[in-house]
Amino acid sequence: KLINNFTIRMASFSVNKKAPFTVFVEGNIGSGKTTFLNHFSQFQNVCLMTEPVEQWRNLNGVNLFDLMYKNPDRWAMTFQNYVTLTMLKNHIKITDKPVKLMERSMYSARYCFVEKMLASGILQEGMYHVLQEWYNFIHEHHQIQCDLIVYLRTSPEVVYERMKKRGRIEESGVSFQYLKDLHELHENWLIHGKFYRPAQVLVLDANLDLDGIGAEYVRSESSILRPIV
Ligand code: DGT
Repeated sequence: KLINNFTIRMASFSVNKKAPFTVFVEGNIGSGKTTFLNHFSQFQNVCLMTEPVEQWRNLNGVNLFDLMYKNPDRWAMTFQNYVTLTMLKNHIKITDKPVKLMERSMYSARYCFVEKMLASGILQEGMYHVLQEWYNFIHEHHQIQCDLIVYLRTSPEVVYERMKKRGRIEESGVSFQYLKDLHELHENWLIHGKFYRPAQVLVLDANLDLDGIGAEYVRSESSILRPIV
């Protein structure tokens, strides 16, 4: 009887607790994901989850983000492990708001960055397989909510210029070729469906400059704010 009561309580808990409409904002480095999230800060019912770059920059005083770029052979695996953990924490974070907007996801780490690192030999096959085991385990044991993916689509030329202009110190060694390869991986995943897509993809033209992009943002509002409006 005790077990029955418990089962009924758990069932009603999961029925009452509705997961928020969850949107992943994806796109190459410098595609404007942060600006896109900022646009939605005007809506009170939206929970904004920015990327955990600051945590990567300061793990008890250690800048893993910098180490990953400076000495990838030594630090890429550690960095990718930490990305997985910080992303998972964001994925499972509970909010009372009906909409949750996330900058990137575990999926772009897996299908874009980790694939790139394997192809360039930075991650050895054994390391790659350990990461895949983690992703598969997480996938099987956690409900990673995703209802829509917004793809801020850019050309590598445009984001290369933006990245140089932004001048993040850790990214000073990032080459045009790296952004081009990451672009192809995003395209393969989000446009050509080479990897698993957890939801439909809304493609926005993120090559536009700040003046022009406003209209693209507004175009996405009705899809993103679906549970509110
Ligand atoms: P935005 O607002 O579109 O300009 O976005 P960014 O460039 O601030 O954010 P993002 O996620 O494209 O990249 C931030 C930095 O973190 C960039 O140097 C790439 C790096 N990064 C993000 N996720 C991963 C990952 O899973 N693995 C590796 N190696 N680097 C990553």
